[in-house]
Amino acid sequence: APDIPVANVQAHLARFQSIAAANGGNRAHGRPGYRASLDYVRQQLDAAGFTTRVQQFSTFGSIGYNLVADWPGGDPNQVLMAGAHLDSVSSGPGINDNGTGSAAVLETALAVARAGFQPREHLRFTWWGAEELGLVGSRYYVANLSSADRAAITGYLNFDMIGSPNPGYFVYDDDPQIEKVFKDFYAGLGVPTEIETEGDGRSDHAAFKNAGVPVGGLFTGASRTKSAAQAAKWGGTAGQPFDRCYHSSCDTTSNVNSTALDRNSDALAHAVWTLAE
Ligand code: DTR
Ligand code: CA
Ligand code: ZN
Ligand code: ZN
Ligand code: ZN
Repeated sequence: APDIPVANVQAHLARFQSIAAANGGNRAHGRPGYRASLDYVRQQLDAAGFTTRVQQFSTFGSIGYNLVADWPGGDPNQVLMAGAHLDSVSSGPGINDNGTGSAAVLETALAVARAGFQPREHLRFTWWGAEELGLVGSRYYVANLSSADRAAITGYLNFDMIGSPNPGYFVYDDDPQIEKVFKDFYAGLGVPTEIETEGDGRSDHAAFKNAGVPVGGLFTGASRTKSAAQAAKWGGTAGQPFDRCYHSSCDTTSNVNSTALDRNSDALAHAVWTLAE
């Protein structure tokens, strides 16, 4: 897999931040900053040769939008998906949560195009609306899949908060094959990982898992506190939250650890390249 330039990922974060600043300070469901974020991501993907579509839904009295991008080619009966929620909470720009996941998935998709990657499996990249209101967009997507389309999905990789300022390196403990791909990547870096234990109902992989799709993903931590043992192996600050700006107005571009963002972006690309063959 190619190395994902973290500078490119950070450029997307800067765009998300300026979009929030130009739209009332957030990128929340039902607010103009969300649709502006989606339009930015879609424009990048269209220019790179993806087939994109916007799936509309309604929730909490507003229209929500999922962005679905298909990379032409591959076996339509073997679809590998990678996704992230694109919405923030209304209190701020949502750069770690979840600009980081959204930007890393976008940059990986752009790396696929740059490489002219033609894997055996079909690649689909998604950005979900209204995750913060209860995983609404991803649940809507899964609920509206035909049984054939659902059966074609070989795996869904989820990325929600992957650049926390006081990061942990957590791997979802769901599908064993997917988990191993991530763990092997981190073993190659000499970085220890732990299993993610905040609970499967906490992000957009939940709907896929409930539908029987193999899932996996990465997470760098939210409001829980980093222990002394975790600080000893990962660095950072014991006794402090992994992300002290979780769901706060201070979740800006300065609320991101670039090493964690770089490692997780590279892990994402590694997983896509490995699992799609
Ligand atoms: N609920 C997510 C943040 C979150 C909390 N625990 C986990 C575990 C795995 C992924 C994400 C999360 C949010 O606020 O968007
Ligand atoms: Ca990199
Ligand atoms: Zn959140
Ligand atoms: Zn999130
Ligand atoms: Zn899990």
